[in-house]
Amino acid sequence: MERTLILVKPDAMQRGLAGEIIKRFEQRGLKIIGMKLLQISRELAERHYAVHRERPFFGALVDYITSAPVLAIALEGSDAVSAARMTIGATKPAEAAPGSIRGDYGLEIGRNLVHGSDSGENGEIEVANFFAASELRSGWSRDVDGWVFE
Ligand code: D4T
Repeated sequence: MERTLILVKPDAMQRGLAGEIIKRFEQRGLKIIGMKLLQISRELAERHYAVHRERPFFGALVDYITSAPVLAIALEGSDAVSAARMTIGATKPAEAAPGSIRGDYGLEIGRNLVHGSDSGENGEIEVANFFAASELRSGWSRDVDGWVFE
């Protein structure tokens, strides 16, 4: 079982795509264990994107992700990280496969609609950066009919 942090970024929120994006993850079988609307502080944005601190696009990336409210979603499921990244599509929307979120709705890398964690380890870290334990529900288990909340 893995966790992944999804951010519905400002461009997707402004375009009214939150429902469409949530629907795709739910249909995939990933379970929402936490969700909230928030405006990301510069401190949280710089921590979230720390790996890119030395990159030339870092300032623009932080400006963008802090510019307007985002929807943070914690998802749980088996292989949640890779399943979510396939549903999101390649980082460059112009190269993202049709059928993926970025492939269906995006064109520019600086406005690529959605974030998804890139490893199980980072999924745990990023979910903890955005959610207190008390804001998460867990306890999903699998049976013959699918995922059942205990
Ligand atoms: P995120 O982290 O936002 O889900 O995107 P990815 O995981 O798909 O891609 P990433 O970490 O490599 O990049 C983070 C973020 O930076 C923007 N970006 C990236 C950019 O504006 N210019 C660039 O050249 C790159 C590589 C887009 C996503």
